[in-house]
Amino acid sequence: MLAVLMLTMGSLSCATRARAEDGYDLWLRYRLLTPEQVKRYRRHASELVVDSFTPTQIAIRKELQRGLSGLLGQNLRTSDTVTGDGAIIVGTVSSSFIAHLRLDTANLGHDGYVIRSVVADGHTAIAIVGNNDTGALYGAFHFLRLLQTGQPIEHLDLRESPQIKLRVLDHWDYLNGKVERGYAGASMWDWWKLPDWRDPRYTDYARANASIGINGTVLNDVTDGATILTPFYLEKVAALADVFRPYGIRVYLSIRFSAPMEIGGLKTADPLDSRVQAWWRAKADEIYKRVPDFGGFLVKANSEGQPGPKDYGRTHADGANMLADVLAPHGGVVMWRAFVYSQANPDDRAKQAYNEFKPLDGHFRNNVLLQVKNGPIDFQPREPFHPLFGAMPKTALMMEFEITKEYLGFATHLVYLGPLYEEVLSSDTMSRGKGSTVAKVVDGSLEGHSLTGMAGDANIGTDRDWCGSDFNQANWYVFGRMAWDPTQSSRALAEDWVRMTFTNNEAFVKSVVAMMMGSREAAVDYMTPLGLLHLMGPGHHYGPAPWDASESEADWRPVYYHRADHQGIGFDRTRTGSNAVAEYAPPIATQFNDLKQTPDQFLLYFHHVPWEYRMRSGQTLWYELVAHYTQGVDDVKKMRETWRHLDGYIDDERYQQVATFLAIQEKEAQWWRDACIAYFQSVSGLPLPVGYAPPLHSLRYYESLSFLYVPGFSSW
Ligand code: BDP
Repeated sequence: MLAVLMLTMGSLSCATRARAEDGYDLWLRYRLLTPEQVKRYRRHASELVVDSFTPTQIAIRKELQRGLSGLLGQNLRTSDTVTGDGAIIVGTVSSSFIAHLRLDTANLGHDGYVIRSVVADGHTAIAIVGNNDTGALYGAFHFLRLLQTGQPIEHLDLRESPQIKLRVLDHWDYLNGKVERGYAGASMWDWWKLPDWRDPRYTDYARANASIGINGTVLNDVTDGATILTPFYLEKVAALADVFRPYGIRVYLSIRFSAPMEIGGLKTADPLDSRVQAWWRAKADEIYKRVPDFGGFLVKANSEGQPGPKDYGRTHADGANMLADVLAPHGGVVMWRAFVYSQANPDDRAKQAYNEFKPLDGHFRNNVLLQVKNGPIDFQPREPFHPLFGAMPKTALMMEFEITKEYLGFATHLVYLGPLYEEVLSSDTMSRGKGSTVAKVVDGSLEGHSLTGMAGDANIGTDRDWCGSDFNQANWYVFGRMAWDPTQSSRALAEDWVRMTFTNNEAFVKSVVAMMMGSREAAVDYMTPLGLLHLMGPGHHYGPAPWDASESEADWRPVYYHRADHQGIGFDRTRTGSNAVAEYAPPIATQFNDLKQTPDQFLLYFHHVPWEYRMRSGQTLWYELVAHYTQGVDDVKKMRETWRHLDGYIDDERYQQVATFLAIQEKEAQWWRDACIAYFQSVSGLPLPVGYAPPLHSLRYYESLSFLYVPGFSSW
């Protein structure tokens, strides 16, 4: 039966094979829908009624024209009154035309919108109405999404407003064109041709971001230096801001704390020095003259060698507040990173950010956001949530996720990050009793903050498909949608994305969503199961190197993290160990402190456990470790198998690339499993559990592998 089905599919596919695609269009493909859908939708989309000509309204019109003509195969006429049934009316609540419709637009908040089936001048119509222009733009994209995903549009009554105010992409792009931890080519910002040449790609970037609600972009890397603040570059920054403005996107810059010395000729960057303050004030004024809606500064200070206020005996709050004060008159914010640790500090790295920032709660200006990574270490395949979430009630805490897969297989591995984001956001901090989720900390509802934010370290570059692979686009997509509403289900978002990016074919959607949903766990299993982390190759983070102790700093070495010895493995963070558990609210601390109550997925993060320890499954830890590594590889094999059955559903170009990347992933998953098992076995001295294949090569072989010019590593 299956064979017959496959045969039919095969011949079908030859006849109807979709036209070649290169991924450039992302999820905004707007390909012609099925004849039934076209028939059903056309009745509701015969004309576009608009009454205003702001740049955003023009962008909305263009997008709807483009989307609807692509999806429905017909151009829409535009008019300023409803002339018959099937009008789409778009605008803001301030337009008298829309006021006339008497829609309930109360409490929509900033950037919110309604999409509603209405009767206008005696004709059926769909009204897409925002509180402001950007809200209307978001509504237009939502409306297009309904069609792209095959939803009914007969009786619409939708209402949306973002739960988080600043939804920002952080680009780790250098002015020299490189992208730190970038696996999708070079930096998109063509500084040398700016400000005159405004690559159309910038507009497409803005469209893609607006379609998922992203409203901010930090153009440069957190360690980029001070040059971007010179007039030569600020002119270019202003040009980009002009392109993004109609799409509701504000530009932000990463700044170097020592800029007053580097480009300002001062002898100090002490935040309490009045000349330093004056320099920053003048710089802020200069920026706002060029970019009136400039968003603000992102700062990495006193971390991994970056300068900061501590160089002058000042606190992080002193530094952040000085910048906040110069931005405040213009409405700008400071996003101050909490990714702070120091090699000079012998304490467990997992505790350092908390120790540094917790005492500063209540000391930051109200236009400062503290940007906290999702976990206490560093964007690992899995970490518990960062203990600062829930621990600083008087401070606006902003989430930082990594979208680029620095620790998750770079461009090629298929790892959908939605489940990772969802796992963190739905974690309960218990800081105000049960239900105090990280999402509620970040959306401000737990402590009543109105300044809220979520940042994602972008995975975008000059590659034709933007992200280095088709499936990496899903990670940009899910980040934006979750920043809009952090309680959304990653599964539902994966489904939307698959429908828009590939096809609405139910069989395809079902298989691919299932594959995506399992992909992150597969990566955890073949890389760092049971709470292990940071076992990647030194510096570049490519491939396994659990044996590595070559890094200059102790807490950059895998051996620091896993602490495997003849007796056992894991980092003891209990009360008798580093006591990192104490940074969590008491009920969580008690749970993580207790070996028996700690979930398997965080076991070796919190405990040093004997190899022969009996796990919940009844098997030993050693057995479970080998089983997880093996499971990870088996899962990737299953993903390949799933994909093999999907040949013919989509265009050959994208199909083939995914197939090849999955083959790379299987090869590298096997390498991860074998290298880790070989190493841990050399430490435990235990035989492989019965039924598990030995590593393909010797430990010495894996240890001998070294790599030059690995992408994304800025030190080359
Ligand atoms: C680490 C990256 C490093 C970044 C750092 C950061 O390896 O390249 O600069 O995070 O976030 O994960 O500052």
